[in-house]
Amino acid sequence: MDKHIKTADVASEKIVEWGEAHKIETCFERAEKLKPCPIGLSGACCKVCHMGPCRLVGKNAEEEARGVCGATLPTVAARNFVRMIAAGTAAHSDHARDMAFTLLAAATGEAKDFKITDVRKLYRVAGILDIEFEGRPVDDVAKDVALKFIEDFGRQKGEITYLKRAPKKTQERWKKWGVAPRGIDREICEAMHRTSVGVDHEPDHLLTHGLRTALADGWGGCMIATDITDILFGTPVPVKAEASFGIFKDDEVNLVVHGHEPALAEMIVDVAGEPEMIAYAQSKGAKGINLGGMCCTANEVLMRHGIPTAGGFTNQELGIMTGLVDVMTVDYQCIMPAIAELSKKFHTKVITTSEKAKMPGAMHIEYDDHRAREIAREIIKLACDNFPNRKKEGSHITDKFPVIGGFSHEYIEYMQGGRWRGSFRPLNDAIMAGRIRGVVGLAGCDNPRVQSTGIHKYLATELIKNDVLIVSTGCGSAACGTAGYLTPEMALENAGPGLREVCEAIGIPPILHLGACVDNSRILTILSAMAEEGGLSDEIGGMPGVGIAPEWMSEKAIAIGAYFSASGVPIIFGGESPVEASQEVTRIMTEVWNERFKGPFHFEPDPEKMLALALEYIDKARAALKLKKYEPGKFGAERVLMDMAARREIEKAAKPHIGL
Ligand code: NFS
Repeated sequence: MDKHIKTADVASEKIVEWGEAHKIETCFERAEKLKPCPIGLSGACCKVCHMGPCRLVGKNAEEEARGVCGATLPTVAARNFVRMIAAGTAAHSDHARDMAFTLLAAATGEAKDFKITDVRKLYRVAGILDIEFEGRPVDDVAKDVALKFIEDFGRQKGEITYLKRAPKKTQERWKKWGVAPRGIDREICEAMHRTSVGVDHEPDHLLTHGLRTALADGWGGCMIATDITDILFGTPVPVKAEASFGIFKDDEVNLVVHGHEPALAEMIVDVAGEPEMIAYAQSKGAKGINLGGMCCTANEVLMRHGIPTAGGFTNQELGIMTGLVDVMTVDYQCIMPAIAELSKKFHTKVITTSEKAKMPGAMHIEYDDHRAREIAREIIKLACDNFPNRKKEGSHITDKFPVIGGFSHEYIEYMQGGRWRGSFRPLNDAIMAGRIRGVVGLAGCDNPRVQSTGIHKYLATELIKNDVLIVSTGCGSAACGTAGYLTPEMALENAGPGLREVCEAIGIPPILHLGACVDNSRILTILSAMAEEGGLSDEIGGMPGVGIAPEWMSEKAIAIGAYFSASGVPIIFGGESPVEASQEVTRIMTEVWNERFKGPFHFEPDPEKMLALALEYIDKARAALKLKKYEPGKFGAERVLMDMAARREIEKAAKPHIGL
């Protein structure tokens, strides 16, 4: 990878260069100018009180350095890390809370513009939550489901409800190590308490609470957000879409939905097709209304409606710099405040829509569940009104790539046997036989500190070449999509022979786009279903699977990594380690978490080493499960040390799967 090239995406690089020539600064130049503070970067800066900030550096810092209060480097690094988990969990979970209240308002008729789209999913969720659904009005069931979810946020004792969706053995580990979360808000609150000055100082004890909080994110906030979004707007099935800046149209109103909360974006999708709205656009000289997405709101509407995406995190400024965006709505999370100022150099109107998030320089139209359709129409009209203000300046129409998205857990099950016989058996069999070497979750942000999207692309191509099936989410999916990797052809051209055979037989791409970042919860349910299916590991830990966030930047990514670790998945993050300063904290996260949960958490900046480490974990897991050693090009081999009788025993012991 050429370090001088700022992004590995050709279209993005073109716009960055145009920006440089026109003295328009982006995150790429700012990342070059503003080097990270090495003390904060490695976790050695403590600023939890006003005696500091204390910088714990110097020779033998681990043994000798103390803050004014006496806090050691391991305490400080662990505290900083736990605070990142708490912030990430708060972000996902507050989004989930908003969705729960939207579901409640839809069920009670207060949010009259929303209805339950996927009744089947509602019933399945009600079943898991022990809510009676047969013979009851749909809205009554939805109300009970919403209220039950809302309880999970404020629960003071007991456990969050969805923990029971994990394999029994995984649950037992959580009990044994005391990490089963109580209420989501309670764990976040306690994380902030414990990490404030003078409370919890023992690194392992602190980090254990970090995992407890993270589990409240994965099996709470993220899973609740995914399920409610499916209930309200439909469980995704494969859908064709497009990606990159070429999705913008010269002769139509371009409206971009950016952020994470899907409710308003869904309403905009709904309203944009109204003849009245189209006529309004035409009255302003446009041929129609063209919707596009950015970041995770893009993933939400791509998965359910095939709305095209302009890309991930680092593409948001560049989208405006195309000069083709008439309105960009932003709700919350991963919104660069820079876009408000930048938009003034073009004709674009940036509109903040959440009551929680405003930006100096942006317009604010506050979203309200009770007036969703009206607000969506207002925003679309504004975009139409702005269309005639478009200048030629900055206009970049680039290529676009086809994308197949929409791989929900339910669809992956369905595609392996149909509606009545759907299961994870074929996938487990393919892994056992060695056609598929293992599974990698490729997720997380793209980042201007590295050659943006480049590490995603490198790992995606190398992993599938090595017969590793990839499930992707968030900006990982956007990076793959804007490179043209999310198509079945990718398997034909680039996948190893075993993986290619499986992809061809089922008709899927080798990289399955599972949705937004909160939809990493779909990976948890897939892994649980694979464990229940039998033949591989009987818990999430020990599966030939790894999670990688090669270009992470958000605290949300840290929360996700930590909940996968605690659930039993080895995790590899790119970039410098935020706990680098403490060997003790690094040891706990890699060695101790591996012993307790089978989920070590690594930071590894070198992409080649990331790949090697991921394959090493997969091969070790295969060996421990006594599956045949993976050999490139040789698939379909029998397993060693385990005959058919032994395999039948495992299958008999496997419980009927409890997922959806
Ligand atoms: Ni995830 Fe989605 Fe992207 Fe990273 Fe931000 S948009 S929630 S945090 S940058 S993947």
